[in-house]
Amino acid sequence: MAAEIINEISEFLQKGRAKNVKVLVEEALAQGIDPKEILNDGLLAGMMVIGGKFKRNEVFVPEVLVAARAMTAGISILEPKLVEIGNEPIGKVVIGTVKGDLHDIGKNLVAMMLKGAGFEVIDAGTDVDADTFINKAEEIGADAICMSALLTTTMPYMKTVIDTLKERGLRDKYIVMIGGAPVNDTFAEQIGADFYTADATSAAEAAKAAVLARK
Ligand code: B1M
Repeated sequence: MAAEIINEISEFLQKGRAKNVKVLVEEALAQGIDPKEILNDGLLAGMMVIGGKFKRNEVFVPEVLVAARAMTAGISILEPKLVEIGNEPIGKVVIGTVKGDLHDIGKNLVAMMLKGAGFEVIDAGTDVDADTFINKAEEIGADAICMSALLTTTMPYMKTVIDTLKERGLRDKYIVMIGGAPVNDTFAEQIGADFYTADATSAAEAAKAAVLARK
């Protein structure tokens, strides 16, 4: 029964049917299915299928875009269930997808898990330049700057942000975290980021550990 509805969520997501995805996610929650299972085995699994087809030129940008909208619709229903914010924020972060990059699904998931871990999260959006990251961090007194990139052509911009922090004498003031499909530990080390994490859950755990270690 659970497997059936989760499979349907994945199928409708692949067809870009946002309304159906929304209704099915609501139904799955009403059936008591774990929100993480709905996210991982329904929404993310469907998006992986689309990603594979996109790579093999079996579907194109418009299909991916409607699937992404369906994913966002599903996530909007899941978010309150996945996020349980404590009274006192444990820290503040600025998050964004770097300049030139419009992918925001993964970044939004990381933001959601950070909120769930008790952070106040300022989402700078997509296509975020170095000054915007840094000025927002200065404005809110952030503990960490979190950057996402999904393109091999935009990941080098993470270094630009770190270099700008250095130029402004602010590098040591912030924990710098990076992530996104083309990024890895070696790259994080090369550009001088504090750390890389592979997924939204580990990003939130690592951010919490890093911020608490500084306090
Ligand atoms: Co784009 N796209 N796309 N795309 N797209 C990829 C990334 C690609 C791998 C597809 C492919 O060829 N197989 C490819 C990149 C190739 C490369 O650079 N190596 C690609 C391309 C080429 C492009 C365009 C250039 C296509 C074109 O126009 N010709 C174009 C670029 C536009 C731009 O940004 N300037 C483009 C456009 C688009 C859409 C707009 C159609 C759409 C984005 C919609 C949106 O985001 N609102 C889209 C999508 C959806 C994808 C795929 C299919 C799925 C990405 C996604 O959302 N995955 C993707 C193929 C793929 O990844 N299989 C692809 C689900 C998401 C939950 O995963 O973002 O990896 P992800 O996030 C994970 C982790 O990476 C991690 O946690 C998340 C959850 O666990 N994570 C972090 C992410 N950020 C983190 C930050 C952290 C820590 C962890 O700390 C701060």
